[in-house]
Amino acid sequence: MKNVAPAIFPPGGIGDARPANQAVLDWVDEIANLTEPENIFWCDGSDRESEFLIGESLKQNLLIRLNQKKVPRSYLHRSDPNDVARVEQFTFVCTPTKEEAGPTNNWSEPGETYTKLRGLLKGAMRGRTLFVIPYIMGPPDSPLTKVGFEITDSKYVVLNMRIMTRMGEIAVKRLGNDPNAEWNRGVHSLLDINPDRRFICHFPQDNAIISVGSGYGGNVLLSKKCLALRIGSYLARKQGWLAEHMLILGVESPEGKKHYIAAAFPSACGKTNFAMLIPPDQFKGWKVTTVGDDIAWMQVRDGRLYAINPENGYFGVVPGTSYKSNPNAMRSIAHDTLYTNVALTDDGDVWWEGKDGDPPAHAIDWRGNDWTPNSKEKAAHPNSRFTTPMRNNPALDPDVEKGGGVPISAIIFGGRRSDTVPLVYEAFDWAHGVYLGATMASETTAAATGAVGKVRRDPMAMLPFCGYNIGDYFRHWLDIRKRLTNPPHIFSVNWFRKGVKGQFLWPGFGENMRVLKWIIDRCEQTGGALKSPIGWLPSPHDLDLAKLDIDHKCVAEILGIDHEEWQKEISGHREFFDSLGGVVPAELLEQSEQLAARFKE
Ligand code: GTP
Ligand code: SPV
Ligand code: MN
Repeated sequence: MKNVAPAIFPPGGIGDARPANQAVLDWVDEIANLTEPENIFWCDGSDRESEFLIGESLKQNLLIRLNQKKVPRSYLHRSDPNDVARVEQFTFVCTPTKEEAGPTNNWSEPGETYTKLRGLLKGAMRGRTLFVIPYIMGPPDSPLTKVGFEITDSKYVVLNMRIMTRMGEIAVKRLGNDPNAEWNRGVHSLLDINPDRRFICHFPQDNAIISVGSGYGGNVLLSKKCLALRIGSYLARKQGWLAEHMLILGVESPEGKKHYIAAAFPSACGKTNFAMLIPPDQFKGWKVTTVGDDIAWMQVRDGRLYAINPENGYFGVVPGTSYKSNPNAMRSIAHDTLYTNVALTDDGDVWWEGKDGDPPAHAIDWRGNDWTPNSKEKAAHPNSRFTTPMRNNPALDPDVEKGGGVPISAIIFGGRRSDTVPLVYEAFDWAHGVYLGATMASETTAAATGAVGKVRRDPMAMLPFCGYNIGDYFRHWLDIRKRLTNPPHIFSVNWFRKGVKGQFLWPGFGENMRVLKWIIDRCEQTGGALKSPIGWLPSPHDLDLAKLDIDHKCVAEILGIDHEEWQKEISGHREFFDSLGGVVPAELLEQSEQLAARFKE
């Protein structure tokens, strides 16, 4: 096996990130012997390396260079049309026993699964290059930060990981020479992008991941859903912290008082948009800043919950992004961005449904076909994505690199519900808040393959991401309370409630500031609320709705509780808990009884 060290790289460039740690070297040898690549390429994450890989990718048509005047240093990638989203049905948690994976995960026996995957990986990289990516998740000086190594045969993965993680030397240094140090082993191979040979497998007890047969985002950027959430949640329980599918935002009042909020919404349900919110004119002097848009790692310190964003970039939903809905995202993706599965205009720009301005008269759609506004097909795939460094975000929070994290004042759970769930309400206490999270439901989206728009229970937005038994996960959430003297308040939100004509009742996006303001008022004990059977509910005058163009009837409707709908909802909670087969902690079953009883008071 020869190491790739093209002559274009002078000393100090490529190859510097080859670690001395014997455990890593042995593992790379083992995978190389199995996959038989032509070359091994140790990634250092440098600009020079990235330019080289982009050049190679352009030659191989893996990337298309965009109009560099319109979107400087940005490129378009089209994934295989059969490979455009996460595949939950082919995602496995391979704990030694089925019970450890629990009722919500696909489980397969680790020994057999390793054997099957090794069979698929045998000779899989013949004639190809094996890339080794060293990376860390978390700010360099955080006690929560984790080291990972990903082996991949995809340049697209390397280029994305360089944006999404802190990559190269920094990881090698952090790992050090201890052969027993904790680090994640991730192996990815494209194979032949065949959906029948596509498996995303996690071995939490070995801190290992093997992903084959896909080249798409959440299936292959192993730092993200695989390490930061599935393996992360498993480690978090063992080590006493929380790994959550949550955005983290800062909100500062005109007087300079600042709160941090973490919010869990399922995939494609508004995390990136909420994390980058720009307050409407009405809220002059208020500032919202982004710590993270997808994942929060939280630890208890001095009786409070502190959060870090383990990522270094955003892998965000493109369609619907515009200067009207999310100006900070538009500015973030105006340069140095990788686009996946959007449309290409005739002048080399990118386009998608919901972008500002008129659609182009002609474009090439995400599949590479001609497209016009009369086409039946969408120009951009509904789950098309941008990958952009978080430093592009004009609203990046100044404390994003703070190793200790930011103190969390409130936790929000939210789903996409066209009925039943009001715009916002507050839990009575922590255990009730955990119940809100545990019973939340949402309509499915294009972020995962399968039906779209189907309501399903998605506890804490972690259904596809909790790497162990969901009952133990609920227990862990309840137990965290014992170590908190200053627990965050917990809320439920729903931006997606619809009226009888099927229209959204709430304008959403920047106007969500009005809800955020009430949440902060509640944390500061100044916000008014009515006690309702489901929790503390704002009445219309508790929300600042000044200068908002909204019908009073809509406000009443969106804050309302329909008793018939809630009887169905409570049955839904019970059915869900029953379906988990006895793993749900007694406290949460009691919460369910108490909720039903409050409706009878
Ligand atoms: P993942 O990256 O998949 O985890 O998604 P996410 O939770 O970050 O969702 P994102 O912010 O990208 O939003 C997904 C979709 O929801 C986009 O099409 C948005 O336009 C839409 N959306 C976001 N916020 C709102 C809102 O407040 N109201 C309405 N009606 N739609 C919204
Ligand atoms: C999600 O689906 O929640 C995402 C996109 O954030 S992916 O990284 O593909 O999982
Ligand atoms: Mn996500």
